[in-house]
Amino acid sequence: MAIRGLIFDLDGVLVDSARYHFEAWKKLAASLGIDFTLEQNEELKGISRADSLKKIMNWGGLELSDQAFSDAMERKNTWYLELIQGMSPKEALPGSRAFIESAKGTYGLALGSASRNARSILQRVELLSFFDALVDGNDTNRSKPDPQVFQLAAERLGQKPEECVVFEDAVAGVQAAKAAGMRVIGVGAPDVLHQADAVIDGFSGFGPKEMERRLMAV
Ligand code: B16
Ligand code: MG
Repeated sequence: MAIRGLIFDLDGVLVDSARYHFEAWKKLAASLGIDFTLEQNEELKGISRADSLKKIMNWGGLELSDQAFSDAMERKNTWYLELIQGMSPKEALPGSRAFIESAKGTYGLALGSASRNARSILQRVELLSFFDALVDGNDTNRSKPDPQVFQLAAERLGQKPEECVVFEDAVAGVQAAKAAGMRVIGVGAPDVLHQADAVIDGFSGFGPKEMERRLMAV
């Protein structure tokens, strides 16, 4: 089946916002008397803000009232927004802009991110104008590995799931793309993203031709 649509996750694929999420969650967790490791942080990648907080509370054996829960989410997001304030086009991950530029026009381009801050991040790194469709955490109510975010992205591109390729750095995101019936290119380590159809370590030196070649037999 021909590839007509490309759907990009944001954090870890187009920009490195994970380190800002980590810093803000660490600060929030510390304020709740909880500590967690970089390894545990891997589990927070790709999942929504509310699900991330639930995981952290679980690690610390903590329960919060509804009000305290939403206050905590807001505090984390305020710190996160402060951290991303100074983000510039330099923070687009290497090769991502060149890949998007060379894919523009041949494929429909969509964003499929869990982040509710996706639009402002894309604006800051000057990638927003390339996208034909944007689906983020404001449009969805189910976290990856649920396929909702990618299904909606394909719908907004006007394309069938089997015509779409997803780029994802998180295990939950790879599973979501597969559950949507799409092909998926993992961005990261092959042993972690082994459910993907192909894995790249980033977009440097990677172009649409190479993408077509890697997915030819899938
Ligand atoms: P926000 P992605 C995800 O982005 C992050 O990987 C995840 O760590 C974060 O909790 C989630 O966005 C929600 O972000 O708090 O900004 O709404 O990888 O789906 O682009
Ligand atoms: Mg991601």
